[in-house]
Amino acid sequence: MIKDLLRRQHIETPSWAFGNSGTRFKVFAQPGVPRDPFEKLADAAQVHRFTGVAPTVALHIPWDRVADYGALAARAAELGVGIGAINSNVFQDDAYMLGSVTNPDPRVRARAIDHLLECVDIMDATGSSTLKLWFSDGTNYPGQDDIRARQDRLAVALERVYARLGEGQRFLLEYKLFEPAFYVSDVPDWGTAYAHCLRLGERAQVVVDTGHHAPGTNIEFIVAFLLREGKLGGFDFNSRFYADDDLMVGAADPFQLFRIMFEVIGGGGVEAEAGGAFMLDQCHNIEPKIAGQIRSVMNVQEATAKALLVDRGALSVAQAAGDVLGANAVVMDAYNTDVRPLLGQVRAEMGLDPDPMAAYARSGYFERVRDERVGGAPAGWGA
Ligand code: RM4
Ligand code: MN
Repeated sequence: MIKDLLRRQHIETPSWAFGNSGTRFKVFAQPGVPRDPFEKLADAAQVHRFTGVAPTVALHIPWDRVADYGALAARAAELGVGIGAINSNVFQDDAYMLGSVTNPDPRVRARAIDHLLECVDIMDATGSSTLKLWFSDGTNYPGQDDIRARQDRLAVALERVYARLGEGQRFLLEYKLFEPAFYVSDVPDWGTAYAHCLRLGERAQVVVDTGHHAPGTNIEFIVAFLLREGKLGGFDFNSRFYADDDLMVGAADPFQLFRIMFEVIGGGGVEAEAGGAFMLDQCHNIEPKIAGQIRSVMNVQEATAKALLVDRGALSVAQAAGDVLGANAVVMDAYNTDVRPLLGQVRAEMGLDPDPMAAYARSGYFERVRDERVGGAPAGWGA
C-alpha cells in the first residue's frame, strides 16, 4: 500500500524554477537556462524522467506567454509531461503599484480582471484544470486605502473569475502574510482566503504556500482544518528560514514537511481523487535548477514515505488511552526511519535509477543544454 501510494504520487514543478532568479539585490545568470517556455518544459521533463513522479508543469502568465498554447501543450505531451496550474501574474506591471484587483482605480481593476480571465482562456487551450491566484495587493501605510473597500473589490474580482470557470476547472486562492505590501496584505492569511472561497463555492479552494506564514505558524493545523472542510486545494511547497525564502522544500525543516504530510495523509488528501495539487514554488538562486528540482521532489517523497509509515492503528490506541508519550513515540518512530532504501526500491520497481540525482548527473543533459543554449534571452523573472 505504501509503495503503491509513493509510485502514484504526483508533484508538480514550476516553469519559473528553471529560469534565472534571485533576490532584489542580484539575479545571478546560470548557464544552460531555458530561453522560452518550450525549453522550460524540456527541463521539467528531465525532473519527471528521473523521479517518475513529476508529470505536470505549472505555467506563469505572462512569463510563459506563447502564440499558440495548443502547441505548447502538444510539446509537453511529446516530452511526457502535462500542463498543470496556470499562475496569474498581476504584480509586475507599473499599473499595479497600488494594487491589482483591489486598486482604487476601476480601470486598473478591470485590467487585472481581464488578465485573470485570459488565464482561464489559457486553461481552456492547454487543458489545465487549475488557476492559481496570488495577489500582491495591499498597502504600506495606515490610512493609505480603505481596508474594507479593498475586500469588497477583491470579492467582486473573485466572483467574476469564478463565474468564468468551465466544467472541471477550479481556482486556488493563495495567501501571504506580507511582501510586497508591508502594512496590510489584502489576502494575508488562510482565514481570509477561506472566507472568500467559502462564499463562492466548491470550485474555489485555498492553496497553502509553506513560505507565506509568520514564523512559528502551525501550518499542519491549517492543513488539517482546510482538508476537513474540503477547502485545501493544494500546496506551493518551498522552505524558509526567515520569510518567503523559496528554498528547496524540506531543506530548512524536514520535520515540518513530515508533519504536514502526516496531516495530509490523515485527512485523505494524498489520494489523487482528493484533487490536492502538490506544487513546488521555488527559486534556485544559487544552485543548479534541474538538480534543485529533483532534490526537492525527493524531499517531498521522503516526507511522504515517513508519514505513510506512521502506524495509525497503534497511534489510535495510544491516543484513546491518553498515552501521550506512546502516541508521540509512534509518530517519531516513523519520522526517524531512513526511508531512502524504500524509495530506492520503489524507483527500481518503476524502472528508474534508485538515485535520481546521480542518474541525472550522469545523463549529460546539463552539459548538452549548456552548450546548445547560447544566444537568446535566458528566462527569468519578468520573461
Ligand atoms: C508569489 C506566489 C506565487 C508565485 C510567485 C512566483 O510569491 O508564491 O505562488 O507564483 O510568487
Ligand atoms: Mn506560491
